[in-house]
Amino acid sequence: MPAPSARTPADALDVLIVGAGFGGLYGLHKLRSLGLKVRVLEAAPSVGGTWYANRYPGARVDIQSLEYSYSFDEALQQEWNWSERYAAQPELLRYANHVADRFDLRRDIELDTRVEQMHFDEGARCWHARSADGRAWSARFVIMAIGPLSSPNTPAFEGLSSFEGRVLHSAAWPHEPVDFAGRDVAVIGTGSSAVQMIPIIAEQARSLTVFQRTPAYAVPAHNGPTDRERERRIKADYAGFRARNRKMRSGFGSELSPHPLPAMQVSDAVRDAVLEERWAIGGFSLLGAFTDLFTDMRANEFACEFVRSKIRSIVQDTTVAAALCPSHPIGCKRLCVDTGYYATYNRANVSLVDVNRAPIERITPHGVLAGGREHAADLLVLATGFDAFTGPLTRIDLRGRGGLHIRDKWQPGPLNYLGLAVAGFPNLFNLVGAGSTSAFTSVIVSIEHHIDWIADCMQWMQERGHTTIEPTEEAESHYVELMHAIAQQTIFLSCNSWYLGANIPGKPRLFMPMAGGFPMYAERCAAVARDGYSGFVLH
Ligand code: NA7
Repeated sequence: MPAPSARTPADALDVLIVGAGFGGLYGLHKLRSLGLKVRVLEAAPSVGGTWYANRYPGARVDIQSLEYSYSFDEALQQEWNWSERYAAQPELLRYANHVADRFDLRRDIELDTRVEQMHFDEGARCWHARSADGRAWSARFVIMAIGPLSSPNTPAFEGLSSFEGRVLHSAAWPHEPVDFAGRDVAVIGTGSSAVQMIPIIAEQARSLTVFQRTPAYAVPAHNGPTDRERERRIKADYAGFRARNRKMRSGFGSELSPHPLPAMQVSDAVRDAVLEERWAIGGFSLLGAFTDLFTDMRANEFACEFVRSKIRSIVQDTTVAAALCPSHPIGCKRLCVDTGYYATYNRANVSLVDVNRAPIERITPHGVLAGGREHAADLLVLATGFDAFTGPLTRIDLRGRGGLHIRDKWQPGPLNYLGLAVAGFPNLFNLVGAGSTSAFTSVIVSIEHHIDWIADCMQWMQERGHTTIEPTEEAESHYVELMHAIAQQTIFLSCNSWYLGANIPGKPRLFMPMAGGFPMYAERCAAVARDGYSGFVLH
């Protein structure tokens, strides 16, 4: 462990981790196993992070569970048996709890502890944290493991407080079951959360009105019980399977290779056959069908039109089908993985309001007024997403050297180096945030990568007697330029997405994740470490 400065408080922790989701849990396990004094602070009353907060009906992971799971412990990955191809939220939460128990993590986790303040003390070269209830901690290193999608976005709809029914947000769902029977439900939003909940709510509610700003591309999950033969095959060489996945741009999906030729170089018949095959497999496999879908708009348009034709074949009312057909490039916003989403619009109790044609004017006591018409509702669901990447950090009073607030530092956009560190914020690491490739990977692959990299860095510092590490502003701006240059070669800048902050009014429109693919990103991080942490200043 790096040497403490003479003025570091004697009771300071080695590492303070904020968040007990999958990132915080693995971080605690890994760093504690190196002999470090680690403490995790978690705002919720439970471990599990995203899978504790997002418990709306139908909430489930959109990457197959055999690939959306920890790889760090062979016994864990052998003994845990997922019940479904795509685990639902309760099972994911059980898994997080199992990991916390199995590795005896709870004794170093403080639940119900929301960190409100985190200040760097330049004299003592350590961080001081304070919780909402006034408790305090000091630590030489901080890992922010609070997730890129943990700050819910509640748009400022006029009249929202006048609504006499119940208002729910997908990311802050109540713990007791919500009874939709006999209710008139309005759902605002058609992202992944809405796409998962809409078919289930529609089956129970008297009426369901969906307010859509941007239509979603949704590909069937074909969810079902775990294929035990596939599970046996994977578990026979789980380490090899994980290693092959880490060679994929997305960190998962190695069982399927893209077609050997780009979409632009094959006949219409071949293209359709390949896309049809991927539709039958389901999920993100569609986006891996050809190598040029993310880089060539014409190739991408073939896949768009393929999904639009599916929408038109599923949805009986041609006007509704047309309204459900997206016009932006597929994959530019996160693809939704669904179960019966489009078919739900064939139900007599479901209606769709396109807010581009009929803008939401205000929420009334008894519904939603849009385009001059009041749509009755006694339950309003805001499936309106998150202030992604920056929101979770900027809502904390997080100050680095010279009292610099992260909000001010990031006013022009989330400057960072490797997605892991920020100039002016020594010894603070950020997990799966802006600059990381995590949003395009199975996030646990990114979490394990980041934590392993941070652990190696701390050991390296210890061996050389360093107390602080911090990127230079130059390294940071080169890295951000690289991120933008890579994004410019893709389709990602051609729509409004949370990757760009475009869902939050007033947020700078900047592409925040690293789109270069996991292998390229991991190699870059490894090269920085091999070069003695080039781009960082060490003291
Ligand atoms: P998303 O994907 O950000 O979806 C939020 C939805 O809410 C999306 O359709 C938005 O439309 C819509 N929205 C947001 N603000 C408004 C306003 N003011 N008026 C109307 N509609 C609005 O969040 P999710 O929770 O569904 O999914 C987040 C991630 O979780 C997902 O990508 C997976 O990784 C898991 P927009 O598209 O911005 O026009």
